[in-house]
Amino acid sequence: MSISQDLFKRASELIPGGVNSPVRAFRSVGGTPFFTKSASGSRLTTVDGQELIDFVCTWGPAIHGHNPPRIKQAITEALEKGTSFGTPNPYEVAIAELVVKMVPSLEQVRFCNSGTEATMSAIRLARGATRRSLIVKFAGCYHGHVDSLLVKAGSGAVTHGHPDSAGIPAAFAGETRVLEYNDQEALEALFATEGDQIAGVIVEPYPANCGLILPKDGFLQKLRDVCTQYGSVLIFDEVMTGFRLAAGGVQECIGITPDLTAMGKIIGGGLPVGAFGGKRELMQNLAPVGPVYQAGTLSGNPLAMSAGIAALEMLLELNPYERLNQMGSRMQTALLDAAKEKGLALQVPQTGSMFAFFFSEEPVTNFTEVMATNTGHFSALFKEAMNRGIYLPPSAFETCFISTAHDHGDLDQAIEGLTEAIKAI
Ligand code: HOZ
Repeated sequence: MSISQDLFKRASELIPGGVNSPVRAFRSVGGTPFFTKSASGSRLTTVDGQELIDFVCTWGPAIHGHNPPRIKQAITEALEKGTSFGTPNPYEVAIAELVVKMVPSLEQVRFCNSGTEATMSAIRLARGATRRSLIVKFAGCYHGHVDSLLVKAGSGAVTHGHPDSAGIPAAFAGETRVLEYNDQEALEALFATEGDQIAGVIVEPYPANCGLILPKDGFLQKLRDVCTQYGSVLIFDEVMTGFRLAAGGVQECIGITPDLTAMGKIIGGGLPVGAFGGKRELMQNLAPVGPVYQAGTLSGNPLAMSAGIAALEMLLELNPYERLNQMGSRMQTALLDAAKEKGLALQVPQTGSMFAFFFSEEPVTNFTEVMATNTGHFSALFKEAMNRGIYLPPSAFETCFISTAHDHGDLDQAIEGLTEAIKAI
């Protein structure tokens, strides 16, 4: 038995499914998960000594790769001063200034501890500010494990066959309307009948928790327009795309301004941080100035804030987006070539440093089409890739990430391995 297998056996006795976040359990791809001993740059080293080129990047946060010296130094310096104060601290002001400068739609921002807290608080704020209750979401989008958003949800929820989670009272789910992403007609029809009761629409502008789906021309603008017309709050969930596709996320790439933005992952530089922000007028509804309550003992934690500051400053200094996009595009071309040679129907949606695999004849534009893809082929690819030292997300419903620590040597090696893996499935 390997060390990972032994640890997983012990973990499974004590932790449900052996993991603290379901998608890590490898259930949909088969086998047992490896345990990581250490990580550096583009690579993970398992407790059994296998080195893996990592395209999961801690599910998004590690845009600078693992354990980058500057972030490590920032945390070490903060650590000298204390781990938690429960009072305001100077790091909170510095990171708020950075985030407001980077994300176009933000005038004010509130920090919390995870992406889930960010989306949960954003929809509460939308409801409190509009005094309406309905929230619209899109099938396959995942906004963390928030009660009213675990309806037709992506990520681990769909991976393990429960896109509509148990434990959500019907009355909560009844306040959520679910539409197919990219369906403008359904969007207009819903607003025509219930628009005056819709508090907000939450969307991953590029859904990345069910593979990766890109918007059809005009879809996100239509979303902006109907929200403006009906006085509903448009919430972009940029937990995955924020700071990754541009300093200002998708909203900078496409020039559309949401009313609220939920952030997470990269903003914490590898420590647990979430944030949400938007127009001052809307944000002033939050306690202690307004009636919408939101709080957190560890919110604004000095270690987490200092890691986030270092991560964001590095992005501003490096401006790595063009280079990351070139690497993503190189990966896409190579994977499509390999599939063509094998005669395998494969789509590789890609934008910037994000890409995904859909085993499908046609491009995938919504969740129904995602569910029709060949996930068995993905599981086979995952295993073949692991055998060649390449770590892809252990689910057909997640997205791959490239970091600034990946170089063309890593890509050469990964392309060679993935080409062989595609031929072997
Ligand atoms: N929600 C994350 C993927 N979209 C998974 C987090 C994890 O398992 O660590």
